[in-house]
Amino acid sequence: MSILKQWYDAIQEARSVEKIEEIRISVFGKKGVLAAEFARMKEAPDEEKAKIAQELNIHKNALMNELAARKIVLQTLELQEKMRAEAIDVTMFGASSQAGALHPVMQTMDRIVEYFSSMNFAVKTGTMVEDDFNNFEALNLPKYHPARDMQDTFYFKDEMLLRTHTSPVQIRTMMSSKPPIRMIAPGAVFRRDYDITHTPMFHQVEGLLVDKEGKVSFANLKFILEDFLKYMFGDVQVRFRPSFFPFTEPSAEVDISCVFCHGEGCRVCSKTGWLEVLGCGIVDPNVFAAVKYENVSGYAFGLGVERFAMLIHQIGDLRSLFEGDIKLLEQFR
Ligand code: 2U9
Repeated sequence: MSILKQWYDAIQEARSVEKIEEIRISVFGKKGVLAAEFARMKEAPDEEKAKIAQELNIHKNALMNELAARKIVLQTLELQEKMRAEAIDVTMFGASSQAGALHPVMQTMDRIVEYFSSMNFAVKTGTMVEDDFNNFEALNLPKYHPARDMQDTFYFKDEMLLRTHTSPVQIRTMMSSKPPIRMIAPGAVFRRDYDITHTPMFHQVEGLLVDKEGKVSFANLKFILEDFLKYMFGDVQVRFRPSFFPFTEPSAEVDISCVFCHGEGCRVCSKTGWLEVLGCGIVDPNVFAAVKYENVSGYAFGLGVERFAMLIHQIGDLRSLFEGDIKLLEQFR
Protein backbone atom coordinates (compact mmCIF):
# COMPACT_ATOMS: atom_id res chain seq x y z
CA MET A 1 0.00 0.00 0.00
CA SER A 2 2.85 2.32 0.83
CA ILE A 3 3.74 2.22 -2.85
CA LEU A 4 0.49 4.11 -3.56
CA LYS A 5 1.17 6.84 -0.97
CA GLN A 6 3.89 8.51 -3.07
CA TRP A 7 1.34 9.17 -5.87
CA TYR A 8 -0.62 11.54 -3.63
CA ASP A 9 2.51 13.67 -3.34
CA ALA A 10 3.22 13.32 -7.06
CA ILE A 11 -0.27 14.64 -7.87
CA GLN A 12 0.19 17.68 -5.61
CA GLU A 13 3.64 18.38 -7.08
CA ALA A 14 2.44 18.15 -10.69
CA ARG A 15 2.84 21.52 -12.44
CA SER A 16 1.06 20.81 -15.72
CA VAL A 17 -2.02 19.09 -17.14
CA GLU A 18 0.40 17.02 -19.19
CA LYS A 19 2.09 15.76 -16.01
CA ILE A 20 -1.34 14.83 -14.55
CA GLU A 21 -2.00 12.70 -17.63
CA GLU A 22 1.37 10.95 -17.17
CA ILE A 23 0.46 10.19 -13.57
CA ARG A 24 -2.99 8.90 -14.53
CA ILE A 25 -1.40 6.43 -16.95
CA SER A 26 1.22 5.38 -14.38
CA VAL A 27 -1.49 4.70 -11.77
CA PHE A 28 -4.58 3.62 -13.70
CA GLY A 29 -3.09 2.32 -16.96
CA LYS A 30 -3.06 -1.39 -17.93
CA LYS A 31 0.52 -1.64 -16.75
CA GLY A 32 -0.02 0.88 -13.96
CA VAL A 33 0.62 0.50 -10.24
CA LEU A 34 -3.02 -0.21 -9.37
CA ALA A 35 -3.22 -3.06 -11.86
CA ALA A 36 0.02 -4.41 -10.38
CA GLU A 37 -1.34 -4.16 -6.83
CA PHE A 38 -4.55 -5.96 -7.77
CA ALA A 39 -2.44 -8.67 -9.40
CA ARG A 40 -0.30 -8.97 -6.29
CA MET A 41 -3.47 -9.29 -4.19
CA LYS A 42 -4.16 -12.63 -5.88
CA GLU A 43 -1.01 -14.02 -4.27
CA ALA A 44 -2.10 -12.94 -0.78
CA PRO A 45 -3.73 -15.44 1.59
CA ASP A 46 -7.49 -15.70 0.92
CA GLU A 47 -8.57 -14.28 4.30
CA GLU A 48 -6.63 -11.05 3.59
CA LYS A 49 -7.83 -10.57 0.04
CA ALA A 50 -11.09 -8.80 0.88
CA LYS A 51 -9.33 -6.32 3.12
CA ILE A 52 -6.63 -5.62 0.53
CA ALA A 53 -9.24 -5.16 -2.18
CA GLN A 54 -11.22 -2.78 0.01
CA GLU A 55 -8.14 -0.71 0.74
CA LEU A 56 -7.06 -0.71 -2.88
CA ASN A 57 -10.49 0.50 -3.95
CA ILE A 58 -10.40 3.29 -1.37
CA HIS A 59 -7.03 4.44 -2.75
CA LYS A 60 -8.29 4.01 -6.30
CA ASN A 61 -11.24 6.35 -5.66
CA ALA A 62 -9.17 8.79 -3.61
CA LEU A 63 -6.43 9.02 -6.28
CA MET A 64 -9.04 9.46 -8.98
CA ASN A 65 -10.60 12.38 -7.08
CA GLU A 66 -7.19 13.92 -6.37
CA LEU A 67 -6.22 13.68 -10.05
CA ALA A 68 -9.50 15.26 -11.19
CA ALA A 69 -9.24 18.08 -8.66
CA ARG A 70 -5.58 18.82 -9.45
CA LYS A 71 -6.31 18.70 -13.16
CA ILE A 72 -8.98 21.40 -12.80
CA VAL A 73 -6.58 23.61 -10.79
CA LEU A 74 -3.80 23.20 -13.38
CA GLN A 75 -6.15 23.77 -16.32
CA THR A 76 -7.29 27.00 -14.70
CA LEU A 77 -3.69 28.13 -14.08
CA GLU A 78 -2.67 27.28 -17.64
CA LEU A 79 -5.62 29.19 -19.05
CA GLN A 80 -4.77 32.20 -16.89
CA GLU A 81 -1.15 32.10 -18.06
CA LYS A 82 -2.19 31.81 -21.71
CA MET A 83 -4.52 34.80 -21.35
CA ARG A 84 -1.81 36.80 -19.60
CA ALA A 85 0.73 36.01 -22.34
CA GLU A 86 -1.67 36.81 -25.18
CA ALA A 87 -3.23 39.86 -23.60
CA ILE A 88 -3.22 43.11 -25.61
CA ASP A 89 -2.63 46.23 -23.59
CA VAL A 90 -5.05 48.64 -25.19
CA THR A 91 -3.67 51.48 -23.09
CA MET A 92 -0.21 51.18 -24.68
CA PHE A 93 0.91 53.91 -27.12
CA GLY A 94 0.61 52.84 -30.74
CA ALA A 95 3.59 52.84 -33.07
CA SER A 96 3.58 56.17 -34.92
CA SER A 97 2.98 55.88 -38.65
CA GLN A 98 4.91 58.02 -41.14
CA ALA A 99 2.51 60.48 -42.69
CA GLY A 100 3.31 61.37 -46.27
CA ALA A 101 2.91 64.74 -47.91
CA LEU A 102 2.64 66.23 -51.35
CA HIS A 103 6.04 67.14 -52.81
CA PRO A 104 6.78 70.89 -52.44
CA VAL A 105 6.86 71.27 -56.22
CA MET A 106 3.37 69.79 -56.47
CA GLN A 107 2.13 71.92 -53.55
CA THR A 108 3.40 74.98 -55.42
CA MET A 109 1.85 73.82 -58.69
CA ASP A 110 -1.50 73.31 -56.90
CA ARG A 111 -1.36 76.84 -55.56
CA ILE A 112 -0.62 78.27 -59.00
CA VAL A 113 -3.47 76.23 -60.53
CA GLU A 114 -5.75 77.38 -57.69
CA TYR A 115 -5.13 81.03 -58.54
CA PHE A 116 -5.81 80.71 -62.26
CA SER A 117 -8.82 78.43 -61.71
CA SER A 118 -10.28 81.14 -59.50
CA MET A 119 -9.78 83.50 -62.46
CA ASN A 120 -11.78 81.17 -64.72
CA PHE A 121 -8.84 79.66 -66.60
CA ALA A 122 -9.48 76.07 -67.71
CA VAL A 123 -6.78 73.57 -66.72
CA LYS A 124 -5.56 71.45 -69.67
CA THR A 125 -2.93 68.72 -69.86
CA GLY A 126 -1.45 66.90 -72.82
CA THR A 127 1.14 64.22 -73.46
CA MET A 128 4.86 64.35 -72.71
CA VAL A 129 5.78 62.75 -76.02
CA GLU A 130 5.02 65.27 -78.73
CA ASP A 131 5.69 65.94 -82.40
CA ASP A 132 7.71 68.61 -84.15
CA PHE A 133 4.70 70.65 -85.29
CA ASN A 134 3.04 71.07 -81.88
CA ASN A 135 6.26 71.59 -79.92
CA PHE A 136 8.14 73.80 -82.42
CA GLU A 137 6.71 74.61 -85.84
CA ALA A 138 3.37 76.04 -84.66
CA LEU A 139 5.17 78.14 -82.04
CA ASN A 140 7.13 80.14 -84.58
CA LEU A 141 10.20 77.97 -84.02
CA PRO A 142 11.02 77.00 -87.61
CA LYS A 143 13.40 74.28 -88.76
CA TYR A 144 16.61 76.32 -88.45
CA HIS A 145 15.82 77.59 -84.93
CA PRO A 146 18.59 76.89 -82.38
CA ALA A 147 16.05 75.80 -79.71
CA ARG A 148 15.47 72.65 -81.79
CA ASP A 149 19.10 71.59 -81.44
CA MET A 150 19.84 67.96 -80.52
CA GLN A 151 21.77 69.55 -77.66
CA ASP A 152 18.59 70.90 -76.13
CA THR A 153 15.87 68.42 -77.03
CA PHE A 154 15.35 64.70 -76.32
CA TYR A 155 14.42 63.17 -79.68
CA PHE A 156 12.80 59.87 -80.57
CA LYS A 157 12.72 58.58 -84.14
CA ASP A 158 10.18 59.93 -86.70
CA GLU A 159 10.50 63.55 -85.49
CA MET A 160 8.90 62.67 -82.16
CA LEU A 161 10.34 64.24 -79.01
CA LEU A 162 9.84 64.91 -75.29
CA ARG A 163 8.04 68.27 -75.07
CA THR A 164 10.45 71.06 -74.15
CA HIS A 165 7.60 73.23 -72.80
CA THR A 166 3.87 72.77 -72.19
CA SER A 167 3.03 75.02 -75.17
CA PRO A 168 1.93 72.06 -77.38
CA VAL A 169 -1.09 71.77 -75.05
CA GLN A 170 -2.17 75.30 -76.04
CA ILE A 171 -1.56 74.57 -79.73
CA ARG A 172 -3.68 71.40 -79.57
CA THR A 173 -6.40 73.25 -77.67
CA MET A 174 -6.57 75.97 -80.34
CA MET A 175 -6.53 73.36 -83.13
CA SER A 176 -9.50 71.57 -81.59
CA SER A 177 -11.64 74.47 -80.37
CA LYS A 178 -12.70 77.94 -81.40
CA PRO A 179 -11.79 81.17 -79.59
CA PRO A 180 -12.22 82.55 -76.98
CA ILE A 181 -9.63 80.54 -75.03
CA ARG A 182 -8.73 81.03 -71.39
CA MET A 183 -6.49 78.21 -70.17
CA ILE A 184 -3.42 77.11 -68.29
CA ALA A 185 -1.24 74.07 -69.01
CA PRO A 186 0.62 72.69 -65.99
CA GLY A 187 3.01 69.76 -66.37
CA ALA A 188 6.44 68.19 -66.70
CA VAL A 189 8.76 69.25 -69.51
CA PHE A 190 12.16 67.97 -70.66
CA ARG A 191 15.39 69.57 -71.77
CA ARG A 192 18.92 68.24 -72.20
CA ASP A 193 20.31 70.36 -69.45
CA TYR A 194 21.87 69.36 -66.15
CA ASP A 195 23.76 71.72 -63.85
CA ILE A 196 23.21 73.68 -60.62
CA THR A 197 20.19 75.55 -61.99
CA HIS A 198 18.86 73.02 -64.56
CA THR A 199 17.42 69.49 -64.36
CA PRO A 200 16.49 67.39 -67.44
CA MET A 201 12.88 67.27 -66.20
CA PHE A 202 11.11 70.18 -64.58
CA HIS A 203 7.59 71.59 -64.34
CA GLN A 204 5.97 74.52 -66.03
CA VAL A 205 2.69 76.30 -65.88
CA GLU A 206 1.87 78.21 -69.05
CA GLY A 207 -1.16 80.35 -69.64
CA LEU A 208 -2.98 81.44 -72.78
CA LEU A 209 -5.86 83.85 -73.27
CA VAL A 210 -7.34 84.45 -76.73
CA ASP A 211 -10.29 86.67 -77.65
CA LYS A 212 -11.49 88.86 -80.55
CA GLU A 213 -8.96 91.16 -82.21
CA GLY A 214 -8.40 94.30 -80.13
CA LYS A 215 -9.90 92.82 -76.97
CA VAL A 216 -6.65 91.58 -75.35
CA SER A 217 -4.01 94.07 -74.29
CA PHE A 218 -0.64 94.05 -72.59
CA ALA A 219 -2.35 95.94 -69.74
CA ASN A 220 -4.67 92.93 -69.19
CA LEU A 221 -1.60 90.67 -69.03
CA LYS A 222 0.21 93.02 -66.69
CA PHE A 223 -2.76 93.21 -64.33
CA ILE A 224 -3.29 89.47 -63.94
CA LEU A 225 0.41 88.65 -63.54
CA GLU A 226 0.91 91.33 -60.88
CA ASP A 227 -2.14 90.07 -59.01
CA PHE A 228 -0.93 86.46 -59.36
CA LEU A 229 2.59 87.24 -58.11
CA LYS A 230 1.22 89.05 -55.05
CA TYR A 231 -0.99 86.01 -54.38
CA MET A 232 2.07 83.73 -54.54
CA PHE A 233 4.74 85.86 -52.84
CA GLY A 234 2.82 88.35 -50.72
CA ASP A 235 3.68 92.01 -50.69
CA VAL A 236 6.37 92.16 -53.41
CA GLN A 237 7.13 94.74 -56.07
CA VAL A 238 6.70 93.61 -59.69
CA ARG A 239 8.49 94.93 -62.77
CA PHE A 240 8.32 94.08 -66.48
CA ARG A 241 11.47 94.13 -68.65
CA PRO A 242 11.36 93.98 -72.46
CA SER A 243 12.55 90.60 -73.75
CA PHE A 244 12.23 88.23 -76.69
CA PHE A 245 10.43 84.91 -77.23
CA PRO A 246 9.70 83.38 -80.65
CA PHE A 247 6.01 82.87 -79.77
CA THR A 248 5.21 86.31 -78.34
CA GLU A 249 5.66 89.88 -79.62
CA PRO A 250 6.11 92.13 -77.74
CA SER A 251 7.59 90.01 -74.95
CA ALA A 252 8.64 90.69 -71.40
CA GLU A 253 10.37 89.05 -68.51
CA VAL A 254 8.84 89.69 -65.10
CA ASP A 255 10.82 90.27 -61.92
CA ILE A 256 9.73 90.48 -58.29
CA SER A 257 11.64 92.36 -55.60
CA CYS A 258 14.01 89.87 -53.93
CA VAL A 259 12.13 87.79 -51.31
CA PHE A 260 15.38 87.26 -49.38
CA CYS A 261 16.73 90.81 -49.04
CA HIS A 262 13.57 92.78 -49.95
CA GLY A 263 15.44 94.66 -52.68
CA GLU A 264 18.55 95.51 -50.64
CA GLY A 265 20.77 93.29 -52.81
CA CYS A 266 22.07 89.87 -51.77
CA ARG A 267 23.74 86.72 -53.09
CA VAL A 268 20.47 85.17 -54.35
CA CYS A 269 19.50 88.22 -56.47
CA SER A 270 23.16 88.88 -57.49
CA LYS A 271 22.99 92.23 -55.69
CA THR A 272 20.29 93.48 -58.12
CA GLY A 273 17.40 93.39 -55.62
CA TRP A 274 15.26 91.61 -58.26
CA LEU A 275 14.41 87.99 -59.09
CA GLU A 276 13.21 86.87 -62.52
CA VAL A 277 10.12 84.67 -62.19
CA LEU A 278 8.06 84.78 -65.40
CA GLY A 279 8.13 85.22 -69.14
CA CYS A 280 5.17 86.61 -71.05
CA GLY A 281 3.94 88.53 -74.05
CA ILE A 282 1.31 89.15 -76.70
CA VAL A 283 0.87 86.04 -78.85
CA ASP A 284 2.83 86.32 -82.10
CA PRO A 285 0.62 86.47 -85.26
CA ASN A 286 2.65 83.56 -86.72
CA VAL A 287 1.33 81.32 -83.91
CA PHE A 288 -2.29 82.22 -84.71
CA ALA A 289 -1.57 81.65 -88.41
CA ALA A 290 -0.24 78.16 -87.65
CA VAL A 291 -3.50 77.16 -85.92
CA LYS A 292 -5.63 79.06 -88.51
CA TYR A 293 -7.07 81.55 -86.04
CA GLU A 294 -8.12 84.84 -87.68
CA ASN A 295 -9.06 88.25 -86.25
CA VAL A 296 -7.99 87.35 -82.72
CA SER A 297 -5.60 88.73 -80.11
CA GLY A 298 -4.12 87.03 -77.09
CA TYR A 299 -1.58 87.00 -74.34
CA ALA A 300 0.57 84.14 -73.01
CA PHE A 301 2.91 83.54 -70.13
CA GLY A 302 5.12 80.80 -68.74
CA LEU A 303 6.87 79.96 -65.51
CA GLY A 304 9.05 77.29 -63.95
CA VAL A 305 7.38 75.67 -60.92
CA GLU A 306 10.65 74.52 -59.26
CA ARG A 307 11.91 78.10 -59.23
CA PHE A 308 8.68 79.26 -57.57
CA ALA A 309 8.90 76.47 -54.96
CA MET A 310 12.53 77.41 -54.20
CA LEU A 311 11.73 81.09 -53.74
CA ILE A 312 8.60 80.47 -51.65
CA HIS A 313 10.32 77.95 -49.34
CA GLN A 314 13.82 79.48 -49.45
CA ILE A 315 15.40 76.31 -50.88
CA GLY A 316 18.95 77.03 -51.97
CA ASP A 317 19.79 74.10 -54.25
CA LEU A 318 17.44 73.00 -57.06
CA ARG A 319 18.76 69.44 -56.92
CA SER A 320 17.48 68.93 -53.36
CA LEU A 321 13.96 68.92 -54.87
CA PHE A 322 14.82 65.75 -56.81
CA GLU A 323 16.78 63.76 -54.24
CA GLY A 324 13.77 62.42 -52.31
CA ASP A 325 15.54 63.10 -49.00
CA ILE A 326 13.04 62.45 -46.21
CA LYS A 327 14.62 65.21 -44.09
CA LEU A 328 13.69 67.80 -46.71
CA LEU A 329 10.27 66.33 -47.46
CA GLU A 330 9.28 66.06 -43.77
CA GLN A 331 9.33 69.87 -43.62
CA PHE A 332 6.45 70.08 -46.11
CA ARG A 333 3.77 68.08 -44.28
C1 2U9 B 1 1.38 79.59 -77.12
C2 2U9 B 1 1.75 80.90 -77.30
C3 2U9 B 1 2.63 81.49 -76.45
C4 2U9 B 1 4.35 80.88 -73.37
C5 2U9 B 1 5.45 81.69 -72.78
C6 2U9 B 1 7.29 82.22 -71.69
C7 2U9 B 1 7.00 83.42 -72.23
C8 2U9 B 1 8.45 81.96 -70.82
C9 2U9 B 1 9.70 80.38 -69.54
C10 2U9 B 1 9.53 80.68 -68.12
C11 2U9 B 1 10.55 79.90 -67.35
C12 2U9 B 1 9.95 78.93 -69.66
O1 2U9 B 1 10.03 77.43 -67.55
S1 2U9 B 1 10.74 78.45 -68.19
O2 2U9 B 1 12.10 78.23 -68.49
N1 2U9 B 1 8.57 80.75 -70.33
O3 2U9 B 1 9.25 82.83 -70.59
N2 2U9 B 1 6.42 81.22 -71.99
S2 2U9 B 1 5.61 83.30 -73.14
O4 2U9 B 1 4.00 81.42 -74.56
C13 2U9 B 1 3.14 80.80 -75.39
C14 2U9 B 1 2.78 79.50 -75.20
C15 2U9 B 1 1.88 78.88 -76.06
C16 2U9 B 1 0.44 78.94 -78.07
